[in-house]
Amino acid sequence: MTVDIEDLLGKARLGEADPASKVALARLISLVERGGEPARAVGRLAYPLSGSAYTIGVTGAPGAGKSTLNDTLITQARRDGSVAVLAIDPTSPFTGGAILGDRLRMNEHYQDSGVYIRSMATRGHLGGLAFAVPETVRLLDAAGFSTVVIETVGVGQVEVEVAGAADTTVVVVNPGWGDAVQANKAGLMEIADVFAVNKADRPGAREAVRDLEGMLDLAAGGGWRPPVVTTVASTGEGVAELYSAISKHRSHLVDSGELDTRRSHRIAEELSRVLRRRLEEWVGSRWSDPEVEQVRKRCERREIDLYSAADQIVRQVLGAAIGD
Ligand SMILES: Nc1nc2c(ncn2[C@@H]2O[C@H](COP(=O)(O)OP(=O)(O)O)[C@@H](O)[C@H]2O)c(=O)[nH]1
Ligand SMILES: [Mg+2]
Repeated sequence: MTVDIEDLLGKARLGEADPASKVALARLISLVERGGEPARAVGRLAYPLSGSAYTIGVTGAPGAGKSTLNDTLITQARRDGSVAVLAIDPTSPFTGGAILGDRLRMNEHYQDSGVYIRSMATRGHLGGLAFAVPETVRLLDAAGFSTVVIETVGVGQVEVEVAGAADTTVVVVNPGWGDAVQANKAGLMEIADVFAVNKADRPGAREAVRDLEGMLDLAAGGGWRPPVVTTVASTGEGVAELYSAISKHRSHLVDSGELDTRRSHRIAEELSRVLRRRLEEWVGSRWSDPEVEQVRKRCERREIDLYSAADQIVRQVLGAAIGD
């Protein structure tokens, strides 16, 4: 079975002009999710076409209201162009209760050809998530979406990393003693550019804001101080303010030149990850080659130590053959 990836990407890039573009996009994302050579082929083609989308990470504890918030955030971001949402949330994907509770708006987005919503299963993905998410985000970027929102649960190193790799990262917390402290522990304070205290219709919102501001006072250096916005995602209250805080952060990044720096760092990090993965695969596939085995055997017989053996493999074998 051969899939014409170039053809699919061409269709996906038709965007709002062609409703079938979403079908092509969905197929490409499935290829990326499955990994391997087809995923790399998608990545090769999408890369030069990417670089114009603005990415927003939305993270926080399960049930914090991220999906509900994103539903309204879409409407806000829609004024600045087309919007794609990638929900990586095993506990409550975008198709969960939040959306079903508001069928009307969901329908509104569903019929809007400028909005694309996709949830990505994390189960069985393990290390693949760190590869599949940025690759999918680039694909959505290449497909022409102006804004790409990435929703992840703020637990687990990879999820936090993925959300933190966006241009603007929104950390969602809820009222209640300790939530801000938990966010701190999970490493969310460092990645936050904007805080949303969601479920502000519940008691303790003011205290949560105060806790966060207190922590920000302690952390305060120069530069950008993350604003704290209160929201009630279920009614949409405060979401316009949240989007305006995101837009302000974006302007700050652009004006200070930090956007380019951040993006360069991100690409360098990803290149390093891709390279390490490539080397790992290479080692795996060549482990039984006669030259490698020879060094291995010598090492097992203690004729050569581990470090010299590794150096020798790198120099003689890897050095000569990594290109193929
Ligand atoms: N009272 C209240 N409930 C909310 C609010 N935002 C979301 N919820 C509810 O919280 C639950 C979890 O929301 P969801 O968006 O799925 O959370 P996620 O796991 O962070 O994506 C749902 O039942 C929402 O209806 C809010 O501002 N106030
Ligand atoms: Mg969710």
